[in-house]
This record gives sequence, structure tokens and C-alpha cells, in this order.
Amino acid sequence: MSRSFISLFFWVLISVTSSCSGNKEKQVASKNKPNIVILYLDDLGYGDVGAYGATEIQTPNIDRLANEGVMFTDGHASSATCTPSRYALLTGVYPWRNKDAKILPGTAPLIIDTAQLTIPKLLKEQGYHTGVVGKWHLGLGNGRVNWNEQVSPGPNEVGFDYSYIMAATQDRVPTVYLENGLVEGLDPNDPIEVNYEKNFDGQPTGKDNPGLLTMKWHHGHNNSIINGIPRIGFMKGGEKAKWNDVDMADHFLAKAQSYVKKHKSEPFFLYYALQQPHVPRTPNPRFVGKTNLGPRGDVIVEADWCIGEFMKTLENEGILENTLIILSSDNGPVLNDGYYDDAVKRIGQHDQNGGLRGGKYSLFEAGTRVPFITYWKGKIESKKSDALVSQIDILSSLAKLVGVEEESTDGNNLLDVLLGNSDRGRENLVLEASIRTAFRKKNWLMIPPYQGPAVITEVNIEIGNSPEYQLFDLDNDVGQQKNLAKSNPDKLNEMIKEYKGFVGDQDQEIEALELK
Ligand code: NG6
Ligand code: CA
Repeated sequence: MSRSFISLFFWVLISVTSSCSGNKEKQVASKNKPNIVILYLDDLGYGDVGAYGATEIQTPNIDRLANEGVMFTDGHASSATCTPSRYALLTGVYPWRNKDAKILPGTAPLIIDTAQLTIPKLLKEQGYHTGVVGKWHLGLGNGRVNWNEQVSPGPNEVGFDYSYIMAATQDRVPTVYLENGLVEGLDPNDPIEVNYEKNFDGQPTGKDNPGLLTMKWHHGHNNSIINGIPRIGFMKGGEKAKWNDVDMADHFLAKAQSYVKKHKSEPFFLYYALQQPHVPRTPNPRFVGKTNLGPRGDVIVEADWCIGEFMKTLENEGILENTLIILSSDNGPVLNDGYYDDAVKRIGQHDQNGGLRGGKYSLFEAGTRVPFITYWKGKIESKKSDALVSQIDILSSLAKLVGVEEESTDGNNLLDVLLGNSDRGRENLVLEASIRTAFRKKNWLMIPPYQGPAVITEVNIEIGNSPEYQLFDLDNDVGQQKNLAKSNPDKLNEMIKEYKGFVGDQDQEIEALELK
């Protein structure tokens, strides 16, 4: 037989089998591969949810997921701030390995390498359609973004087939939505300009125009004014494209719902990143006064409602039983994060920390221990789990779920734990808060000495700095009141040794840094 005949034969064979198996694969895939949804809240604290003990805020929809799924009591975000946690969630890499994984301005370049493994990439390779709706805050572009053109690279270049996002945070410019890299509703005759260093001529700022403000700033947040709210960063133009703050929750919900409806007949992965209860807290009028806590409580009720509506969509579309849902928060809670919105004044009996010490920005428990719930109707049985789990484990666990042996750099495959079939969580975990790290092993937590203030006074949160080593036994002292470093030197040394094995001597370099 001639070579060309043989290759033609194989070509025909391959195309026939691949087109058949293509169809078959799709059928098998949609049968065996569940949809996966990550519901990710922004700054929701351990104690902000009814199932975790809140009595002043009603969260019936999140409670239902917690009560009918696995409710983790020791589940962690990878960091006590947003960007690093989101980076670790999507990549399975500890954020302290990436020097750019820190709170980013709206003009920062994308910090995920487009060659890096991510959850959406992994799932896409397994036949999933992948989408992100909501807060991004992982940077966009390569350094000098022109908001009037296609903005790239971004979510669509790290594995998402569809993206509908706000670039950074609700308190940072640009205050516009981007769909697949294009600013939605942009009038080409009114181009957008963004600058984080300097204002544009003639544009009012929060600092100089208190009379124009509907929300007062407390610290930071005194640059451009949009919808009466002073923001971080300066922005000009793009008038028609600007979002409406009080409609943001409804807006993201509608996008998440239409994504589900559109992709219900193929396996999909949706990362639905809600903006609440991050500042500025702008509940839709329907939710104003739903709690006695002011806007912070009200937006948590609003977020809970969104989750309820989203769940109804899954149910109405007939795919609830084929969908794994993971709910968590990117970092712990903060009351005053830069605006006067009564969060402190009206806190009353509510404990956003649920008995934990610290809060957002902190190496103490409330910085990273957050609500963490898995729910899968008919597949996961109701249970409370004390296993130590981290969001960094989600990538490897989902890989296992869809049949791939893919270990991420730092994450573990904890699928059995996430599905409630095992309580063997992580043995250890490196926690991060504003580039400082701490080490957890079983019930022990060790915080190395860090210079800098013990409390960030503006937000009134203890962030874990101390000139001394700190060692806590979380089984007996979850509130971290007793430093056992001096009374248990053997344990301390063991912890330091193991910790250094992970992070090297980087803590020494960090000790010298001035923390903001
Ligand atoms: C801080 C902001 C805070 C919040 C945070 C990011 C000031 C003074 N404070 O720098 O308001 O935006 O960044 O929060 O500007 S996060 O949840 O996205 O990490
Ligand atoms: Ca956050």
C-alpha cells in the first residue's frame, strides 16, 4: 500500500471516529458531568449568616444550602483580602507565591498568567462551558488599558468562555460593566479615561465637593464622584456606560440566570461573584430597612435573596439535581471600610465575626475563616463538618469530580470532604493577609512576629502583628485569647520549622516592610 493511501485511510478513520465520539462524548459529558457553580461573596463574615449563628440578619436561602448541604465550620479563604483569595481560588496556587496578588487598582494588569492552569480552563478541557459574572478584581490587560477598545487579556484569556464583570471593586473606577472584554453601553463619542494618580481637569472629587455626595467617605474613597458616591481613582467620560449602584445586585443576578438558561443543556461552570457586602453598600430600595443594622445588614439580605432567586432558576430549569454548588466568601468581615454607612453605629447585638478574632486584613481567624458550604441536591447529605478546608483545594477537588488527576501547586484533592463523605481535611495550611503569612497545623495556629501596628485604626481591626511569636490552640481557644508560644516552646518550634519549609525565610523580609 502506498504511504498516501495509508494516511488517507487513517485520516478517514480518525475523522469518522472523532465525529461519532464527539457526539457521544457530549452526551456522556452532560450525563456524568454535573454543572458546577461557585457563589462567591465579598467580605461576608463567619458570623454574618443565620446558619453560622447570626440572629440579626435573616439569610434563609444561604441557610438552606448550609442545612441541606455540608456546612464547614473551619473553611478558609486563602487570604484576608480579595485579589489574593480570588487568585488562589481560580489557580490553586498560594497567593503569597505571586508578588502581584495584592489588592489591585482598577488599572492593574491581569495577574493570572494566561498559560497558568485555572478552574475554568481545566473544566473547559473536559467539555464544560465556562462563565464568570460579577466581581473580577484580578487585573485586566497588560498594563495600559484602553477602556474604549477590547480589553484583553482578562477572564476570557484565562479560561472563561463568557464574562460579565466589574473590573475591580464597587468602590473603584471604572464604574462600568464589561462583557467579554468590552465596556457595555459605551458611547464612542464619550470615551472613558481612568487614572489612579491624578484627576482629570475640571472633574469634581469627593475630597473637594462634599456637597455633591450622597454617601460620605471616612478614609480613602475621596476621588471621582459617581452616582453621588466618592470612589477610589479618577474617571472621566463613559457617562452612559456607568453602572447604577442600587441595581447592581439585580443586574448580576439577571446575567447569572440568563447564563444558566442559555447553557443548561451542556455541562457548565459558573463563577458568580456577588459584590455584597463590600463597600459602598447600596441596597436596592426593596431591601432598605430589612435589618436594623443599616446598609451592611440590608445588602446581606439582598445577597441572600439573589442566591434564592438563582437557586429557583436552577430548579425551574430542571438542573438543580445535576448541579454542585459551592458557596463562600473571599475574606472576613469589616464594618467601616471607608464610608460612613452606619455599619459600626448600628451593629447592636450582631457579631459579624461569629466569635472569631480579627476581621478582614487580619491573620487572626476572622480574616480567612468564612462561611463555606457545598450543596448538591440528592447527592450531598446534610452535615456539619469540622474538617479543615481551603478554597485553594477547590481546583484539585473539581478535577477529581470530572475525572482528571490534576494536582494544583498548593491545593489538595478534597472531593470526598467537599461531598461530605469524609472528614479528613487538610493537615496544614498557610494563611495570608496583606503579604504576611501564618501557619496552621491541625488545631494549632502560629503567627510569626511582624512589625507594624497591631490594629488598623481606620477599620478598627486587629491584624495579627506582634513583636512576639503567637501560638494558639484553636480547639480550646477559637477566639485566640491565649498566646501559648512561651508555655509550649516544643510545639512552637515544630510549627516554625514546618512553616519555614513552606515559605522559606520570606517572613523575615516581610518583617522589615511597612504595612499599610
Ligand atoms: C482598601 C480600601 C477598602 C477596600 C479594600 C479592598 C481604602 C482606604 N480602603 O484599600 O475600602 O476597597 O481595599 O477590598 O481605600 S477587597 O475586599 O477587594 O480586598
Ligand atoms: Ca473582599
